[in-house]
Amino acid sequence: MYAQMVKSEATNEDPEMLAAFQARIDAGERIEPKDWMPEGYRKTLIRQIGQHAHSEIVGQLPEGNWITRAPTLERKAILLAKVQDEAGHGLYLYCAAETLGVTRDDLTEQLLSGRMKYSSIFNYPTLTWADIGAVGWLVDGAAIMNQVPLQRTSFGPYSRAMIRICKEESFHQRQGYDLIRKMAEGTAEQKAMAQDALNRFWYPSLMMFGPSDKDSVHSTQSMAWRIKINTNDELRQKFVDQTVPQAKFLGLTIPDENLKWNEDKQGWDFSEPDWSEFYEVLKGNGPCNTDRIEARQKAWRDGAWFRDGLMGHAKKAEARRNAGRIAAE
Ligand code: FAQ
Repeated sequence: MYAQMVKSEATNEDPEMLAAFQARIDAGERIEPKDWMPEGYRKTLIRQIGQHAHSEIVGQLPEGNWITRAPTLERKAILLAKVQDEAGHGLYLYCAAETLGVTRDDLTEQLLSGRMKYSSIFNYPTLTWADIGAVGWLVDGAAIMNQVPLQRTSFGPYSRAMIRICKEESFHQRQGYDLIRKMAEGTAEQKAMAQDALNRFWYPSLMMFGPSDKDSVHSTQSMAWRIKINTNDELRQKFVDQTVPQAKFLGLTIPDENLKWNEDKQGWDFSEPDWSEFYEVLKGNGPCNTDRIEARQKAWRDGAWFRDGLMGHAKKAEARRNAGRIAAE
């Protein structure tokens, strides 16, 4: 449906301009906000960057859930810093999307009304402290795998936002691995918690890369435009290949009986996630979808007085500036 829309819009655009645009992409040039771009390119970017920004913001919720219960002051400080970083990532991304002609309020409204997606992973609960380790190790690990190539994405503001985000995500992944390692090397009970977290987060982490290539709606066009650099399956495979040795080092077991080293492809064979579960989560039927959206709606309502105050202040300051200008003339 969306692909059809992009195609029909593209056919109304000047073929020469389309060809010149594609040539710039193929030459590895960055596209900047004031450059001409096909409408489909602009819309695809708004969809992907917006979904990504929302993921960073909603992604604060499962981790924020544990700030007051972090076991030590040091762990609390680390978690607080990480959750604040996620807010910052959301802001860089909303700013990048704004350069495409959409406002942050529009994007927020689309999230709150359920018209825009955020990553499926954040609809799963964080039930124990070990889950905070699993989120850092696996969820940030998957996020980095996806985002490192996006530093070379064709749209300048998105690519520059990704460079900064990736630096911080690396720290997030390391702290998650450190946390889960402490638990895996701890008491039998702590190790069991780490294993349980891995069991619950493994397949949802694999789902973060999106549907398998044969079912991916946007990959072909997005890769031609270099909005995406790799296919969903390529990145999923790299993530599994990176994570299996880490789990072995930790003495934890990936919950997949079909996990097997494949000499020919020099990578691990693994089981696909349950795609029917993925699509249910996307439809809003995951374990925490309702909670997550309600939490964001409440935050938006609770922040109304603050937004009004800021706008009131900005309007007064502008009126003062204008009055000063008139007096000077
Ligand atoms: N969840 O045709 P494709 C993070 C949708 S950031 C929900 O393959 P595409 C940081 C997709 O939108 C994590 N929806 O789509 C952090 C499309 O639906 P639509 C977020 C998904 O765009 C860590 C439909 O399925 N990262 O974790 C998902 O080419 C810890 C068909 O799929 C990004 O957003 C999913 N997992 O590829 C924060 C990275 N997968 O729009 C806090 C940038 C697919 O037609 C704590 N995004 N869908 O209605 C991307 O690279 C791409 O958008 C993909 C999907 C790879 C996610």
